[in-house]
Amino acid sequence: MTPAQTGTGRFRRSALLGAVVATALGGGAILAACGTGGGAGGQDGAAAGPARLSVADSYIPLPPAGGMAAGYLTVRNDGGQDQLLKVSSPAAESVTMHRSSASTMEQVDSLDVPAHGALQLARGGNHLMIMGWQKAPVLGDELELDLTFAKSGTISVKVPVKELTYRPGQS
Ligand SMILES: [Cu+2]
Repeated sequence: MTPAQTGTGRFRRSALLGAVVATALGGGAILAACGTGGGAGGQDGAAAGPARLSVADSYIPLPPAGGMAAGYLTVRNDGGQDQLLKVSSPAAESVTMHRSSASTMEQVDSLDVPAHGALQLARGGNHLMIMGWQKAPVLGDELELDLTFAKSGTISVKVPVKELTYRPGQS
């Protein structure tokens, strides 16, 4: 498969996921959707099986003058639980994971990817912070992020730089 075809597939998946993300954000509960559902209790086998991850809805709002940027994406998991341990980029010196609460944020060493659920990095919640750009990002850039997971290894994604007002699911 050519790189162009891969890109098309990724965007199609992003479009499909838009509705799911919008629903989750609308409810205000970022991570609760799949982790504690009443029907899923006791499925230890499913939780312990191999993770099956895919990344969607990734974007970086255009940072001012090449300054610090946020990064947002959704890691879907159709298998057992995993953990995001590290994010890096050849385009930047530093990518850190942050957890947000009402008025503060803190850097964390890992973020859980629940079994048969999703890790969402989204506005107002957990997010990436990216700084030390090799070259100031501009609209339309696609910047590589390398996501390293405890069980699934490293997944590299090309993340588009979007307008500050962008929300996933918009066309
Ligand atoms: Cu932050």
